Amino acid sequence: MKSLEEYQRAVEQIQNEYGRRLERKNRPAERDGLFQRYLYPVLTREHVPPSWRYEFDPQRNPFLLERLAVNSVFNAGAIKIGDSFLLAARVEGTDRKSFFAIAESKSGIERFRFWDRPVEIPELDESETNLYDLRLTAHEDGWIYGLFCVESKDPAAPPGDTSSAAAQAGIARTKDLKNWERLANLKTPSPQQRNVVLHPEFVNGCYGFYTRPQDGFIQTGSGGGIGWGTCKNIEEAVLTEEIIIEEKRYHTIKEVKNGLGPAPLKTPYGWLHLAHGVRNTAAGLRYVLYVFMTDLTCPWKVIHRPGGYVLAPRGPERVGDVSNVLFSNGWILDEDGAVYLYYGSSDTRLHVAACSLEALLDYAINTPEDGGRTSVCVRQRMELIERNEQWLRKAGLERWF
Ligand code: M1P
Repeated sequence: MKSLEEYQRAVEQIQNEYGRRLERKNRPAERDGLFQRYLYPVLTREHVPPSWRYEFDPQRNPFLLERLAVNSVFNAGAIKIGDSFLLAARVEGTDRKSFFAIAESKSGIERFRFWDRPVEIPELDESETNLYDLRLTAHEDGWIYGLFCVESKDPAAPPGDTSSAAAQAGIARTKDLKNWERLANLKTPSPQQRNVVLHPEFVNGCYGFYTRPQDGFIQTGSGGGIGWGTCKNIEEAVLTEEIIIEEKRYHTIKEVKNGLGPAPLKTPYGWLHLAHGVRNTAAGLRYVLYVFMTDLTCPWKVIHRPGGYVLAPRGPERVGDVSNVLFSNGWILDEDGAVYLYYGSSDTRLHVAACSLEALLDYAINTPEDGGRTSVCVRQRMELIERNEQWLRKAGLERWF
């Protein structure tokens, strides 16, 4: 048993370690593609305030244990308000329940600090077991919407089956990210939904939703890909029709399933979308991030579909609770044209990667589509090599080929 003095010193040590974690400066990692990664994750379980985990009272907690420990912090919605970069992170307790908490930084790449208390989303009923993966949309109607997955025990599960679950899309709105008004869950023709995102503008006077219909909790089955539907009333949102706009496809990075990430960014050349694609491997599912673009007035029409992924798990990102996963539901386009992409790795921690909108658009518009089969892909590469030979010869740099 510690003396009161020892106890207070141990508390102080916990507070100092936490303070050091918050103050840590981030550094660019070695660059190996379009995005600039950073050395340290922007949020981890060590960023969660000690008061949310320990009980600081020697009478009630003589061994100074974490009474409500945290397992992981990942998949965050993102928004910039004034000069603050704000993340609505998924915080998962060791009891497996996730909740949302807002973390703030002035730079977007380091020193994220959680607000004093986590977010309380009003509950619709007690069947709602787990809420996660919040997408933030600053809508032109003046509200900030949060769309998230609501997971419940599958009501159709046979007796004894204590793991089958059902997913629905929850909707809440706020003006300040502190007080949230819960609206009815989205209703669609599909039995389950995950990865639902609200489009930021009205489309023909309606709210537009990107969906991800699925037959089961894990398998999308006949779901087919990323869907689209509209409705007039967001307070009781019902999509009577849902069309697939971005299909999953055999032998691609999205052959098993895909899903939209954050709300799309509006650019002069169309809506820029970030999504995740999932493929099967002998080592299990592999989640990577990819982009595509849709038409400005008809956001359900895909106009650019660069082949392959833009970001895939690398190094330590590859290992965690659900290994080989990158997942993103938040990005921020800053006034200076920088895009900050926040991504969870292996369902464990949250990172940032940055690039300019200009370069990202060039990537989205000019990267060739997936050729679909080896012979077409080889032809694409031959054409690239031939163009390069011509250019290098003209520039007098033949030695490089
Ligand atoms: O575990 C990987 C991801 O799995 C789900 O995404 P999807 O529905 O596309 O398979 C989500 O639970 C997500 O949070 C998680 O990162």
